[in-house]
Amino acid sequence: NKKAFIFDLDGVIVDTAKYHFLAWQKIAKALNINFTHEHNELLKGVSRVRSLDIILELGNVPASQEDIDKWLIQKNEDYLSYLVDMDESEILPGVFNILQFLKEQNQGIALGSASKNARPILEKTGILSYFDVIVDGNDVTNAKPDPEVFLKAAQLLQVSPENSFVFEDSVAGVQAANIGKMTSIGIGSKTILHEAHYIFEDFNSMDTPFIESLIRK
Ligand code: B16
Ligand code: MG
Repeated sequence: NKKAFIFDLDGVIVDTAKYHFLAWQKIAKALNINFTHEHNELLKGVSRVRSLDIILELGNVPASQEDIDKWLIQKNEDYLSYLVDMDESEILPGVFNILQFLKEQNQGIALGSASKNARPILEKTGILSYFDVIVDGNDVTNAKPDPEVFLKAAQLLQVSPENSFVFEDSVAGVQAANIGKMTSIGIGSKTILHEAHYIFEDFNSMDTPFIESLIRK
């Protein structure tokens, strides 16, 4: 019995939030907007366009479409410059092990991310080949908490939502999985991700019997 295991990217597989932060901070500084690490939490799992919206709202800065387009390009160019040196050392704890285990068990493995840069990140960190299916920001029109990204992934794996498990670090992502009638597994803080069906600090605190129980569910 094949199940679908769908992984978010940023915050679950790699910590790219720190690079998103640096790139957004440059834009914010240039616009005289105070942008802190706490503000950065609001951008997790959120699309690039919506992230800029949130930052401009924080600073009450009006902007023309032309400005917006320019800043989005600047932000992404700067973000990509941080990815140049990325390698497998950036894979978060326990991720390799679970991917390897799921592969051995012949389970469906998918990526479900809001990022438009997902493929190069998986390539650079050396884990692209583990994924049977990749659904990212280039493939969806509705952002999380809309379940589109996860539903597409399950569909491509030919597994029903009820037999799909989603690993997520963001509130919007957990909600998306729940709305899609999937099992949500929060990776991170119990207080922030309390809507998830299960919550673990990281993949190292998730043992093999737990994953086996999901496969047999
Ligand atoms: P990009 P995820 C999300 O990735 C990030 O959490 C979010 O902060 C970012 O704005 C979004 O990807 C878009 O990324 O600018 O690379 O297209 O958590 O859904 O994997
Ligand atoms: Mg995330």
